[in-house]
Amino acid sequence: MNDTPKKGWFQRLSQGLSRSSKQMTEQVVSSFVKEPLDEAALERLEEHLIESDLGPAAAARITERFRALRFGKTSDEREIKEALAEAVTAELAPRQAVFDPLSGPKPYVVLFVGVNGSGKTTTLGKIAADLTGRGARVMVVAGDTFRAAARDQLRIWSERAGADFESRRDGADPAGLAFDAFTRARNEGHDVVLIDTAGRLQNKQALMDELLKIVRVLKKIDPDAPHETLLVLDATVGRNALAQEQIFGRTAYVSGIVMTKLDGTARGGVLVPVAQASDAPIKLIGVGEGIEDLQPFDARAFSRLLVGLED
Ligand SMILES: Nc1nc2c(ncn2[C@@H]2O[C@H](COP(=O)(O)OP(=O)(O)OP(=O)(O)O)[C@@H](O)[C@H]2O)c(=O)[nH]1
Ligand SMILES: [Mg+2]
Repeated sequence: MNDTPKKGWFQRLSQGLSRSSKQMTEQVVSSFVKEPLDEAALERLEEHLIESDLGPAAAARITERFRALRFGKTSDEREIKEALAEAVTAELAPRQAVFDPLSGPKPYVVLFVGVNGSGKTTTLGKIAADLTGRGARVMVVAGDTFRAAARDQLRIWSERAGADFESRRDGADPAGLAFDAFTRARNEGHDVVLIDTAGRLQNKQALMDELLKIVRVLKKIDPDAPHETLLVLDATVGRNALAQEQIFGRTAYVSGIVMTKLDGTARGGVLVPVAQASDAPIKLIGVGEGIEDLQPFDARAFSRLLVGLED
């Protein structure tokens, strides 16, 4: 979203990550304070990091880096947190990128993919509101044509944002809808087209086939479309998010990851292995249900808050 975050974003981020950082602080940091850092402590650190869902590979690298920074030293809580934050930031900084739909071609087409309940519709709604708030002309497309409730949920977000809304009756072909909506947006001069999709069909293959069909028809209009395919992942499912990344990332041309519900879990550390497993960078994170709770991913701020540093 906007890369000059609105006032209070840090507080919201901090609050959103509080359960995860509490887990890290209580489990990880407190066990090292006031004793010289030795091998046994480093082993414990690595275990704690794995328990916090950071994954074995990142846990090993963070532990190594932490060793290089603090081995043999007696540290206070602040020094431990600073060293950990530095190590986590080193893991995440290369995996951060900006979502900026207003600086690309027009209309800029964004496709939202992910399993049911991951937060696609909510994320789309938050983005629509942010973009219209910045003066953009936005079209919202209800590509989940299988459930009336899904359409109504999106319509409400769309109306609230002051965006145009395109939908079809139950069971209509989402690819046909996407094609017509993109055509209309081109003719009418929209800046951004946001396309929601279903999270669940009869089976995984049917879902992937449908997503690929949407991509194919969009490319008939513009070979570069969709200009962004955001994979929305729910942090509360922990390491299952990794499995979802594997499935969607392999088939759906994902260009950016949105990790939602970081406020609802103590396992926000899972963002680390997801960021590293994915070819696509992390672009946005969700730390609550409100419009302001979708934020650009800032690796440094995230890492510092994750280990319990408040500034
Ligand atoms: N706490 C919290 N809740 C969130 C966040 N993002 C989404 N949610 C909630 O998660 C639930 C599911 O979100 P949806 O946006 O409907 O998910 P979806 O991916 O569109 O789901 P389907 O349409 O069923 O595929 C809703 O109750 C949202 O309010 C977040 O960052 N934090
Ligand atoms: Mg939805």
